[in-house]
Amino acid sequence: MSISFTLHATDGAARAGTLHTPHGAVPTPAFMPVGTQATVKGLTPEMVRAAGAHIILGNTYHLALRPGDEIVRDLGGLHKFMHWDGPVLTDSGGFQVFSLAGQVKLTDHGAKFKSHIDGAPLELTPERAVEIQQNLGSDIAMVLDECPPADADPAKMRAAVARSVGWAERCKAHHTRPDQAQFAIVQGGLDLQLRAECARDLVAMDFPGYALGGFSVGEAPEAMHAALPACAACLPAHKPRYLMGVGRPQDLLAGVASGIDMFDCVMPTRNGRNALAFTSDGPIRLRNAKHRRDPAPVASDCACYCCANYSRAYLHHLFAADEMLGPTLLSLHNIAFYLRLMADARAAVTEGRFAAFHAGRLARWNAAP
Ligand code: PRF
Ligand code: ZN
Repeated sequence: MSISFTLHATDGAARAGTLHTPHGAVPTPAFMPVGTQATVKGLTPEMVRAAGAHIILGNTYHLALRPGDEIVRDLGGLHKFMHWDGPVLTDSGGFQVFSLAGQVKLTDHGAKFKSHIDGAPLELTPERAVEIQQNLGSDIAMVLDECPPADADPAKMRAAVARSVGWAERCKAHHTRPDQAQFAIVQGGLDLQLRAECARDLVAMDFPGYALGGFSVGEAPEAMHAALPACAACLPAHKPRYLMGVGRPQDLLAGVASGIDMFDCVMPTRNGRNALAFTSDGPIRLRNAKHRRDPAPVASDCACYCCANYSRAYLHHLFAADEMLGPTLLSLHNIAFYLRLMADARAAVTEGRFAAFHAGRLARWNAAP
């Protein structure tokens, strides 16, 4: 077994655990900074590590197109290629094909699309998604799935679940790499019955971990929050649970409260590049002129390199002058904020005070101007 998962404490549905991988241990709940193109944009791996990250995410679709998964394999694998020696999880590519490739032709065989880089015709099948991720050498690989938008009609949603279950089976059959774990992905939108059936079929296949896909795809955040507890409860208690591509800080806490162990999202890095900082008292827009003479750090309760050394006035200046250090420092702060949020949630679960912690954080965000 390439990974193992230990639960240390539960508090309501919330869990604190450790995910052991071939490249090290990950305390959970865990946030995974996104390194789509074999880089967490704007940050060196040392910075990502110093911000508190234990595991990062990479993308099959992007890396297969460029530089090519065989090149990464021949250069010693993704860890060596990008100089990150910690755990890596790779997404399978289906979701990214839909968001980037424009026109996609889906059949049970796979997804036919054109490269968003040079327009070349390509096909991503379950088998190819497994092969790419085996070439990349990630610690955790995801099965290929179909993720319809939240407002897809019920027949389309049911068909996507059936296709995703079939693809999961093919991915499992094709997977051979003993130092890589493969996680399945539950789809089904906001239909809890469909979600339960999808989970039942995937759990019967006995994967080492399970993800909830198909959330944050256009539905109201409250609808996702309401669906999460039942969806998480359909998954085995002794295996890690991963909520894909979610979300805002309040969405992560809703996930933890529901029994989710792992998260990834581009929000901290993407928003950081756009001068938006997350804090315990709500977001701050560093381009706003009110920060021009502000000597305070981005967040007074943050111990990150950005907050320890720089003022809001300096960050405002960097963004006004379009200097590349601005996106770097705010990406670093935002990742540190997300990782600290998960570490604080973990401590709260361990000490049996998660509900109070959760309510306290929501009260502060809701009081934000
Ligand atoms: N499936 C896969 N990756 C994903 C998603 C999904 O449903 C989402 C949805 N939030 C983000 N990333 N494979
Ligand atoms: Zn900070």
